[in-house]
Amino acid sequence: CPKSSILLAAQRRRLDAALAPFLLAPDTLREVRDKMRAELEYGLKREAQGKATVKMLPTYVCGTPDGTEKGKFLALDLGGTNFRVLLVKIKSGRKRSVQMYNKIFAIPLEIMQGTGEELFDHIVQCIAEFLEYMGIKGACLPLGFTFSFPCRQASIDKGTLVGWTKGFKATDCEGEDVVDMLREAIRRRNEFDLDIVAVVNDTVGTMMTCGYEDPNCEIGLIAGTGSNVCYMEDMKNIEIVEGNEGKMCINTEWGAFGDNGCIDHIRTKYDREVDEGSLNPGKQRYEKMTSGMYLGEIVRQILIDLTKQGLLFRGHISESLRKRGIFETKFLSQIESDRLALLQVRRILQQLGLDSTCEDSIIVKEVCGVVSRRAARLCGAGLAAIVEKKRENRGVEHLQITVGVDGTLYKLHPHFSTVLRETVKELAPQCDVTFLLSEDGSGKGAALITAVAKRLHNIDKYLYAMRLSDETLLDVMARFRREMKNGLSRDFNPTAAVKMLPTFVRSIPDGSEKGDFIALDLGGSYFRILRVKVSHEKKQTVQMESEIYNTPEDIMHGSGTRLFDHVAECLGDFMEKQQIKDKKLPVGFTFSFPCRQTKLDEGILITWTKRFKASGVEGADVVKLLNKAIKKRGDYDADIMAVVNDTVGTMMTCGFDDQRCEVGLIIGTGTNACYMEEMRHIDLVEGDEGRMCINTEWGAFGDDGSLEDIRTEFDREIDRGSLNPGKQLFEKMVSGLYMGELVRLILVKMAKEGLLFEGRITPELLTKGKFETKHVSAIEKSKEGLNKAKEILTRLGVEPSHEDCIAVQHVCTIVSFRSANLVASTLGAILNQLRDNKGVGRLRTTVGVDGSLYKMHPQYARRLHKTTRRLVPDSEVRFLLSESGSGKGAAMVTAVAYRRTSSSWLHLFLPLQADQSGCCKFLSVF
Ligand code: 0WK
Ligand code: 0WK
Ligand code: BGC
Ligand code: BGC
Repeated sequence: CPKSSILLAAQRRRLDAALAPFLLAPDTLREVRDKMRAELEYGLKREAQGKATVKMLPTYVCGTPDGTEKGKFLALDLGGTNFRVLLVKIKSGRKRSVQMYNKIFAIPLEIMQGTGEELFDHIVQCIAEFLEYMGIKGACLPLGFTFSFPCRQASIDKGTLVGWTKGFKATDCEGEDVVDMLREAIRRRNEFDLDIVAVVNDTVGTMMTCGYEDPNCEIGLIAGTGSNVCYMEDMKNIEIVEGNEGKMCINTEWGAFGDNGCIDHIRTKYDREVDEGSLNPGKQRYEKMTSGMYLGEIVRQILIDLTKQGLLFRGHISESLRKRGIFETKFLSQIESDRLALLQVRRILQQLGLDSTCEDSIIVKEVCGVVSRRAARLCGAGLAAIVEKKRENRGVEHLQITVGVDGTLYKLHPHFSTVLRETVKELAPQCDVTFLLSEDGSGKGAALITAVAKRLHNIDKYLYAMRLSDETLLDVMARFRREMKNGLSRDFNPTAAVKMLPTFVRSIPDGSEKGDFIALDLGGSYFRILRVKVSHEKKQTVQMESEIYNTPEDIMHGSGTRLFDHVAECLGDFMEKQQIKDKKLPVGFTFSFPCRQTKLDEGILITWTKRFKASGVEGADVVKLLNKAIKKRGDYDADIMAVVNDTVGTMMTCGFDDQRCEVGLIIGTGTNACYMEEMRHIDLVEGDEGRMCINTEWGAFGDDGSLEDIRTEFDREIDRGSLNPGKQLFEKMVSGLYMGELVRLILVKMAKEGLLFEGRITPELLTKGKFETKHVSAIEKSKEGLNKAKEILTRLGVEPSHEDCIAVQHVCTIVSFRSANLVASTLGAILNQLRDNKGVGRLRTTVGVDGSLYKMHPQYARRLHKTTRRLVPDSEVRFLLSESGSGKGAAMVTAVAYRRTSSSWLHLFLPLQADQSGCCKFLSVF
């Protein structure tokens, strides 16, 4: 081409007019960046599920490689230009290394666009060839599946295809779990077996591959056939995944950005042409402006238009120019290469059957330039939104971060990567971004993820019996509902495991309570004595002062007399400090153990639970025992007006602030719940009007064997080693007194089987109670949890590896998750009972909650809330944490009992004594 070949002014003007829409001004790019940012934020929201265009899919990858990964893995890499099957060998420690062997297999178009079965059979065929070729057909290797399409995941080994993109359109796959489809195809072939442990997106695989080299890599970018990015997001920003601590990788699927029309103003008619001619019109609009699959097609559309305008190829549109897909993106990369002379451009056009002049080749080169430049600029604007978000997540002025990149467009196009980097710098000036090219593809990353997932997978398999499906939880819910009915019925109560004890509390506070009361709170972690003043100036206020007293083990395990003498002594000490020894204040006694009552101020202890085993108390009235102990002292007097269970106290305390509160829940040392039941359902108490609070004593659920199918060997071992074998079996699966010990027993067994601590077992690890529930809570704090695990396990002398710490954290999660799920199922039964009692379609209620496990465990409350809402979707439940303990509630109950006795004339008419059968003859007005 003679140097002198130039475009005429008119040609120039018309060409500029055609290409002008591709020249995006910085303001426009900033607008795109901000719109992308808005879509990212929206996609993370719970309410955006199913609506957002940028789907922000959780990947269940919660960390980048830390060098402890090791093992032999198979990896599949499907969705990019090539389908690869890889064998990846990872060594950890000082000589850490990754060896990879791979084979590339073609995916014919008819397979890409055939049936799902054909596609997955083809994949399995390729795996078989690879295993044959590598001579490892017999080895059931763990497999990591890079599947480069939008998948909604519920866990690392599940991925439901949201919709095909790029060149794929196989039928019966969208909405299906691609891991199941692969497992099915392997089963169909029945020639080898594989353990599919993880399915990951190629952006995630790329981030992990690069993260292995650079720990600062928290973003994965693909600029290839398709376009997409993932990044590590703070859990607290991911509304649809439980938990607020740590990070999880989010697959943005930004290819769909603009599918809601938000960037239509920068889409050109050529973009619309390409979209209409694509396999998925209207979808992946951003991808169709930025990725390798479409850039060539955009250029072809422009060339056709310019040719129609007579600006190119002498206005002749050749057959080949009409052919869709003929102008592949690789030609752009070649044509735009600076080293390529115009003559060579003409040769390329020739190969495409396009006879061109020098001017033509100049125009074609320019067209390619503006199309690829726009793609890189748009990609840069999107990435600027991501790095800016990371910077704000970290709350730093200046962010340093690495982006792992892969994809033929980024790798092969001469300018794309440079323009992309410059654009990010321009649009995110406070971010210093390093771009790390992935040399090994995402297969390596997939293997690293599989290594971590495999560890947890083994434990999941090992503790399979502790992972309860919703189906099982709904079954437990139905069983508990039956137990409730048995407990309420006169005929079945005597043999019922769940005693459903009437409490003679008939309603929650109504705001009229007032007075000066003492409340005793015995049975939880602490023995508390409170002074509660309820007054009525402008509005009802409650003032409380309290003291915590120790209850040494020898008192808890000694005689009942010593125990109540101790209680009376502490009360004396408290009244001393309060200078009220001369007063006879009404006392409300929160006694957190199963008591049969026939009236408010009487409580016959049925059986001790938790840490208590004082003799001579079971079967006795604890009010009498306390009165006796006080009398014996003779240095003060007290009027015990009411004995209440801590669940009742908690319901009353929360009822003081929320009139809708009709359930009291304790998840602490022990566990239990009470709720307001219709009198007509309570056979043991006379009368059908109104309601009475029932203390379910659900801790004993399963004592009749009704939970044997879900109890594990560890639960049985806990029970055998407890103070009350055969009793409180549900409590022993759920509550704080036992959770740490459950974990310890599991760790001992896993160590014995060489799954942990390289089989090391130390005397500390073998010591009962050495692993406490507060350790479980500390270890599940995801940020510092692993460090805590190391600290705690080191104290147990087992010299834990990092892997061990991850494994132990996972065991803690499984045990505490089971607890929250089981409580959700029994609570669900109570909520269904309340809903049916009220005969409403949708129940709106409040549950008052207390207890150290619920309060202190970092994830417990959220898990309980979430599972409860899933198991009883037609209930709107507010969980109200009791800030001030059950003492306040006990005072409320006492206030009403006191008001009733002080208005003695009523007493005359309504003696409240129960007959032998425990029934009260007269309606209690309370
Ligand atoms: C190589 C990765 C693969 C990814 C591909 C994307 O190993 O997972 O899908 O890059 O680039 P493309 O081949 O689509 O250009
Ligand atoms: C605080 C309440 C008390 C209850 C305790 C239960 O005031 O009545 O027994 O919560 O939680 P725990 O202390 O057993 O964890
Ligand atoms: C897919 C993404 C993938 C990207 C790059 C897109 O079409 O939706 O899942 O990451 O291509 O391969
Ligand atoms: C007791 C219940 C109590 C619960 C929570 C259980 O062991 O039996 O009465 O409500 O612990 O403290």
